[in-house]
Amino acid sequence: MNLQRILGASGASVLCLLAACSESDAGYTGNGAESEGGTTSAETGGSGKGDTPLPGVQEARAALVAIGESGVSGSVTFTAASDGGQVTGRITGLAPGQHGFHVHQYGDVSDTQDGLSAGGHFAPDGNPHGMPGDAKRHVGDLGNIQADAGGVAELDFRDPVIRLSGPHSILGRAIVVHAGVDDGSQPSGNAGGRVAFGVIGIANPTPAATAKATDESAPAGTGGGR
Ligand SMILES: [Cu+2]
Ligand SMILES: [Zn+2]
Repeated sequence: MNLQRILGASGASVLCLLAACSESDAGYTGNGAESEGGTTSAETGGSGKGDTPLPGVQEARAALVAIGESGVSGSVTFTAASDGGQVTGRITGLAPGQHGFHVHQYGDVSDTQDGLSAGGHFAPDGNPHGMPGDAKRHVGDLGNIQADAGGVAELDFRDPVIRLSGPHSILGRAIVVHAGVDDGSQPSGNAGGRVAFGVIGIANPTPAATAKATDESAPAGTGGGR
């Protein structure tokens, strides 16, 4: 009785803590950007809360497939860092010049004609569209990539907003390359059509070695959407 009166309205959550509720993943409750701070270091620190579903995702990768007849392909790797995500990769088959480059909401690459299955920009914070250096922007707003005269873009930059865990996690979303330049305008940078995209998945740290170990008898045709 006494205890209940002292705890008042917050009693439920305190009792939950005392009972070591396994659903303590509710780090999402309210404080957006802060809550993922410790998660990236979980692997090194073993930070006392061992229940996170994907504690140690340090690297994610997207294999890009062409949209329509663009002929664009490539691979993009995202590496977790305490101050954001490092983006590296190589994309070929582009028109020379700049191309809008965004994380879109859905890791759904089934629409290989127009790329619309990926949805709009990944924007969990409700901010307007922006450029990478802007204080307020979509999480997915990675700006533009630069293709050389041979149509090749080599990527190596740090983005301060994207993460591989927490509310800003881009895992399971899609990276999208556009035909035109993201000019920063609303609502999504006016970057034109979509020329390539790929699902951002958990990277295999030793791709060559495990390729041999995978089940080669997997049924054919598992890749097709329809
Ligand atoms: Cu886009
Ligand atoms: Zn945007």
